[in-house]
Amino acid sequence: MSLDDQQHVVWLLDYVAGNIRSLVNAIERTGFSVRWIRSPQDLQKAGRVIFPGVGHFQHCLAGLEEGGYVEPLKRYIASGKPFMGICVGMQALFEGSDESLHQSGLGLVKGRLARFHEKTKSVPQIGWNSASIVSGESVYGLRRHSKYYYVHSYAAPYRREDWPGWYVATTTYGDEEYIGAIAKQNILATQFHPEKSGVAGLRVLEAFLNDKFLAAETGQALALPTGLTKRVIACLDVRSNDQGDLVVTKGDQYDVRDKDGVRNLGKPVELAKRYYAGGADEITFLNITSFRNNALKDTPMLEVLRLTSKQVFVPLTIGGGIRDVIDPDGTKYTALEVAREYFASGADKVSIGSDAVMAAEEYGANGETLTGKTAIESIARAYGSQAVVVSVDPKRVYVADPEDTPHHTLRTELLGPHGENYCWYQCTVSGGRAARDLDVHQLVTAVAAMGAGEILLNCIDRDGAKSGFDLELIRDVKHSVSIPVIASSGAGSPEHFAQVFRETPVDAALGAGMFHRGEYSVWDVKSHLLKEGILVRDERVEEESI
Ligand code: 1PR
Repeated sequence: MSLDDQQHVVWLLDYVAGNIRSLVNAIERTGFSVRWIRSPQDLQKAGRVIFPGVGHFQHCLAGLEEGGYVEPLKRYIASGKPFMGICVGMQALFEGSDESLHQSGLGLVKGRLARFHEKTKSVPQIGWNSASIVSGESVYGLRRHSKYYYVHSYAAPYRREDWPGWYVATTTYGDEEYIGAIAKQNILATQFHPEKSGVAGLRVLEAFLNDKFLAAETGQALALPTGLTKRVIACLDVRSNDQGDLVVTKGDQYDVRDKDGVRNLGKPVELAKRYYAGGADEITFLNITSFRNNALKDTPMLEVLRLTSKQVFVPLTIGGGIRDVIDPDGTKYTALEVAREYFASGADKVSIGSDAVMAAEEYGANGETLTGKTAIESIARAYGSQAVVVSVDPKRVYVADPEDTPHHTLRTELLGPHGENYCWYQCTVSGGRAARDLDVHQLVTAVAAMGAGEILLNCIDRDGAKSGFDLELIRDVKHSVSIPVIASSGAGSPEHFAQVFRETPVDAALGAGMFHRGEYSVWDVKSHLLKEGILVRDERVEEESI
């Protein structure tokens, strides 16, 4: 390869076959192409390297050691050629991590990673937060008023005296200040994911790829509050309509048909692009007819993901059909293999519905013992907990007295049809078609124990009702688990988002129908939240840079 070619090539060190389709797409968007480091010798050929660590610290470092990469990688970095570490790829540069006490890191940066304190906040941290260079410069395109997408449970606590000669960008989560990015000459390492951080992240990536080390911060340096934002998510329920076209649809209490057949509210990729441009913090696709058997490789959602992830640079979640499957030709795939197809096509997280209910039932029946074999456990092991969302489809069941049911009840202000003031939430499967003898509290505590990273909390009673989120359900689930929870079902106006963030500690809120029907845009919601003093990512402060 000639030097000219090398100038637009970046080499990726991805020996664990992680879910880095998004990173490849973001790099290609900047006009660079990707080559893969397949052996330690490839590091000698490489002129620019990105190391996107995935999963567990120990898994990442042990993989480097077993592959014989440690010394060649250190030599590569010492040679002064450009190197970027992302997420665990940044953590690997430190001396060690409390995630794995016996595993050393590369030791190029002083200090070790510690787990976030769980008592006062959700762990992992999932969402948009800052990365402000302590000395004030804009290094590698990092800007003080920008927000970047983070997903992690371990962080490098910031200590002013520890990194002479480095530019350090810090951020805060609750009362903990930690390193969001660190840079020095040829090295840039970010705890956040630039490839999933919209325009702000693409700017950082582009600056690294083009050696724009120090640049004056352009635009107004706004003094915006630091800290994790609340996320606004757009959800697209996708299925084939009666003509066989893949459409975004939306039901009322999960019924997506009206007199003309399946409601058609638009094309999945087009709507996803519109919501991204409008400031959505994440996009979720749910394949709502996943219970029908399709050949895995022909699943149309794979193509939807491929196309979307080339143009949408915020996290993409895909749900529906993440379970062990048998193709019509008899080929069997494990849930992990199914998930792998989705990750390879551009998903950042998978969402598991029915299979999680079955797994939780088994967990309960076996005296709350983990088998290590569930879809949640196997996908979390391979891709990290943050990549596994559990989607919950509950229905409210009223009781006059908590003694009337063995299930976890709560006192409700919204009385039942016979004046009942207690209720429990019954889990369902197959898109609400079958109710199970399991309550939401049992489900969410079980899946959290299995390693799920986040709960997508729907509510069939509220779905499509436009009457606001079920605050009682949301509060109860937030008290039951320490992982992040996304409120879903019932959003009908921007004020419903403000209400759920004001009145519950929920981490994110999702809307579907109100966006698809064009009643409100994502920006309508965000501007209302900003007016109400609720911290959200404000995409307007970014101008398109590439
Ligand atoms: O069980 O793992 O195959 O997953 C199937 C997935 O499909 C589940 O996540 C399940 O929630 C979803 N699903 C199945 N059937 C339907 C349906 O509507 N008939 N959609 C369905 C669930 C609910 C929300 C909706 C919110 C917000 N959709 O995602 O977007 O309620 O709506 P709103 O803001 O308009 O009120 P598996």
